[in-house]
Amino acid sequence: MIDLRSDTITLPTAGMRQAINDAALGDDVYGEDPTVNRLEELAAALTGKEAAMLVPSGTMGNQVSILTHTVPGTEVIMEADSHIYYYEAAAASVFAGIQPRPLEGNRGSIPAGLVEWAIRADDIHLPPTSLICLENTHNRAGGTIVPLEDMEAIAEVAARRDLPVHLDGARIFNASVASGVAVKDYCSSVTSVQFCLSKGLGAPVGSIVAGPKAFIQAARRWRKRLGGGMRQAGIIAAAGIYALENMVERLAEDHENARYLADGLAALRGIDFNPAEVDTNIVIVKPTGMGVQELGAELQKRGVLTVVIEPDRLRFTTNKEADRTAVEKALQVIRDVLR
Ligand code: TLP
Repeated sequence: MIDLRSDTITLPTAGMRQAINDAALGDDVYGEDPTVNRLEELAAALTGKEAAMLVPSGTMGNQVSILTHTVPGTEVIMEADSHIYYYEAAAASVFAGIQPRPLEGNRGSIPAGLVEWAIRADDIHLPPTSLICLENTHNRAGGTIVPLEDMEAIAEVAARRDLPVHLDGARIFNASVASGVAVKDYCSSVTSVQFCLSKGLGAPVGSIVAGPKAFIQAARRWRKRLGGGMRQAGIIAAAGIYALENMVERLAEDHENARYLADGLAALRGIDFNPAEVDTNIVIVKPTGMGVQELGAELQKRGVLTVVIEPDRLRFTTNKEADRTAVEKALQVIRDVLR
């Protein structure tokens, strides 16, 4: 099987397994796991934030952040196709009791003017706006990079209106490697950030939330409430440190493979997409000659796994488990099916 469903399917390398094996451990609920503490310091430095906290997943990272920034009955601005809006099972409504305010972006980027327009006036009929959420890279837009200038324009609006900004940076390292903009620079325009260790970086579990010291302190209570306080979590953190120290530059290979796949797909009839829109490791296409479910099922039958992006698109995500030869084979299978 050539698995192009996601970059979440990546497995720890031998070096990463060794790091897990060698990790010094303690009880992190007491703040006594030296490896977790080292990861959190490293993550704070990389994001340029005062403090950071390890959480089990990207979803928990986003939710803990929303819970910390907001109170029930307020409104949170987010992109209409964002992971927080689309793929977190309405968690922000269930747990934080917020009302999402979805705004349509352009390749995942919400125009700053639209954000400003959506911020609520002080009126007893209206839910007060409490937070702005961004996503970079943007998953459902096709792994697109939200330009730093767009984030800075929103930061300017947020500062003027006294609102915090949270970045779902699940794949912010992909954005950084592809654009050459430092992760720290992307993060300087937001109050808090969540990034994933368990996607292209290859760690088995874990995400980081980073932000101001007081924010992370409050977020630790929310993590505990949600059951995310882990004990000898250095087992996980060791893989995270290894990922940040050894696996970041490798993301460029995923991007090259996605570019190769995109150019190959663009030459095919029966598929509608613009390969110039592929920025990182995600390629989303719309089949025209065939139903998307049917195409996904046929590719699976021939050994290529993809994800159907409802309602009508197919997603390929390059990852370190599928090398260039595997991607070449996948492209050949797609050609055969669409012929
Ligand atoms: N995305 C997964 C699925 O949930 C769709 C994937 O395969 O891409 N933010 C973004 C932008 C994400 O893409 C994801 C995972 C998350 C947050 C959540 O991370 P986890 O899966 O660790 O909860």
